[in-house]
Amino acid sequence: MSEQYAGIGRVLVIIPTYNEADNVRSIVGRARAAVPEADILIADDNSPDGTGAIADELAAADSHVHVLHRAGKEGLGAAYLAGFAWARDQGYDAVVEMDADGSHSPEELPKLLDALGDADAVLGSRWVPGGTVLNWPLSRHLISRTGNLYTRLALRMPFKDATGGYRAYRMKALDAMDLDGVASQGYCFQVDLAWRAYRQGHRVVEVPITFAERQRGASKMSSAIVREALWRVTVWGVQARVRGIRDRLKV
Ligand SMILES: Nc1nc2c(ncn2[C@@H]2O[C@H](COP(=O)(O)OP(=O)(O)OP(=O)(O)O)[C@@H](O)[C@H]2O)c(=O)[nH]1
Ligand SMILES: [Mg+2]
Repeated sequence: MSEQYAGIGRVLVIIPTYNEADNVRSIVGRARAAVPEADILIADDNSPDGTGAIADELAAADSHVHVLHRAGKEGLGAAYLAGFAWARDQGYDAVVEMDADGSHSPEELPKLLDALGDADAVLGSRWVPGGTVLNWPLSRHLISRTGNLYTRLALRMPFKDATGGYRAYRMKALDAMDLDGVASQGYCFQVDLAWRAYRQGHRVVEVPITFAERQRGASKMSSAIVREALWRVTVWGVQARVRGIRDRLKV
């Protein structure tokens, strides 16, 4: 059972997993050490490599660790939405999104939570001063930088890293964001939530993080994920401009 995190309340760190058997033990251990007050929820999509069974072992050994077993692979967004619903049911005050593959360093959890003390949402950011990416090929740098530039221009949203997935949200902020309407799956899920938070007028801050390429296991990144982000962001951008024109004409 989690304890109160100063200024925030009960915190749940949600770690979605699909075939992360080589990573899940170490990431949970590091997270527990970094924020002992928080609870951990592993949201596993019935990974064929047995990640779910390892997660069960971790939960049996530590009352701060929980597992959400899902029937099959439905994408990162669906796993997070299920995790948020679980957190709401259990009365948590804040949730953190963190990858299982070590790209997000659990040792930076206190930094994210400290920032949440004065915010509704905190985006771990690779592209603000102090943020870094380690061991990425040039192609990944280009995809991320171009994707974020396009997102900023299309949505006129100030964030430098709207696609990153290392984040903290207050539950109250998520509750105000109409998550039932979220259909995005891959990276686009992160843009979708940032866009909803921004439009709601939530206090959103970016804090620099060091992002490291995964060392073990296979990436689930695909061209379909990039395509989904591109068309959804374009549609949202056009919708926002149409809304703006309509609002001006009414005046
Ligand atoms: N539950 C669940 N977790 C997923 C799914 N797809 C990815 N994940 C997890 O989400 C996190 C991020 O996925 P990655 O494969 O690292 O994808 P990525 O970070 O976008 O790509 P890389 O930067 O290449 O690692 C990891 O913890 C994955 O195990 C899914 O369909 N279901
Ligand atoms: Mg990754």
